[in-house]
Amino acid sequence: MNALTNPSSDNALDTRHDWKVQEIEALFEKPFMELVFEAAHTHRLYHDPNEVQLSQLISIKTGGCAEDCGYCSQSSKHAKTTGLKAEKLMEVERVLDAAKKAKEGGATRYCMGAAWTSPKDRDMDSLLAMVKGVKDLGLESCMTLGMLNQAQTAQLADAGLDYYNHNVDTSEEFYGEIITTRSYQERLDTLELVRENGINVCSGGIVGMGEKRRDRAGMLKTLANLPVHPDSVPINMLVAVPGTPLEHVKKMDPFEFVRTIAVARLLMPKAEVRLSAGRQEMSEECQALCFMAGASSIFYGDQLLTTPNPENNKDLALMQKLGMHAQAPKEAQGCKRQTAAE
Ligand code: SAM
Ligand code: DTB
Ligand code: SF4
Repeated sequence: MNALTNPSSDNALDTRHDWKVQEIEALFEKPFMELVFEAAHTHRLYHDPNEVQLSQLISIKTGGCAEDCGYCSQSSKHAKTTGLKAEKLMEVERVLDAAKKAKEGGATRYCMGAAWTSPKDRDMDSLLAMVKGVKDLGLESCMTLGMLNQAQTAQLADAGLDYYNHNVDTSEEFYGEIITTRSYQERLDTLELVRENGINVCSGGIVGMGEKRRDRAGMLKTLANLPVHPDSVPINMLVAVPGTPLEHVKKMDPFEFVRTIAVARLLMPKAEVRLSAGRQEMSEECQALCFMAGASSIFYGDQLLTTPNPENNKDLALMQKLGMHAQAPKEAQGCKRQTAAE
């Protein structure tokens, strides 16, 4: 029986927060066509399948990070081998100039990323000015700054931050192979603070780091079993940055990537599932399959944080070939609104 032949299954999938990893593995194990078909069906219940939400990234504070995430070009632990130089926090005006260009290019959400364990209180005034400035431009605002404390989260919420990105990255079991300087629980604690302060949660992870399918299922289990499904779920394919410990990890089968998108869609039907890092090396056909399997969003613009992303023209041409269009700008919605996912 599948989602179409079982009339109760849509609702059953919709509201669940009690997934067991074996159940999720069973979804991964379905015949590819059946899995993609079911995910495409679920996708159509809540999303326009021809629409793509465009989020643009900027690195507002690059490099010199004290954490040791094995995939990351910005950890100071890998600086000798990556050659990446640490920079200071960008000036507010430069960030807003770039945001204006992103809007002119067609992005509707602007995601500001900082290579920090957590923000310092002395940086908060600049960060809050960035949030307000981005919202004044009519863009949705998103930040990813590492771990937050209650006071910082409340300040960001009061400034009107729409989304906070904080990824669980992988399964709890595999996590220690990739990151040793902060715990899985600390990540979940930050997500809880963000949710409690009324900021929309953006949380996903990375695949292609040498993890097993069970870990991909475990990562999605963590996300789907949060008290509220994340509003946005970025699924990153590892960008194997030279000089990082994961530089030589074996590339993942693109069909397994599509399966991961499909399962994310089935578990979190209303979320924005974002086809995130890794598109530069992904074929157009693979990206099209991801859209079929329920991806509803991309990172747009020729740069991610420190690595390249497809140029706007290339993405617009792909969307045109597929008969897809960009999501219209929403009224920049303040925080504390009803979340999209529940
Ligand atoms: N420092 C903050 C943190 O880690 O929470 C924010 C920025 S961090 C770069 C945001 C996310 O980008 C990471 O959690 C990870 O999921 C993703 N990411 C970083 N480097 C990546 C890479 N080489 N390939 C794919 N995803 C990556
Ligand atoms: C997310 O999940 N992926 C983005 C964003 N959130 C911050 C970052 C991708 C980074 C890819 C590697 C780089 O450019 O440094
Ligand atoms: Fe630092 Fe974030 Fe990179 Fe980890 S992923 S090293 S926390 S910038």
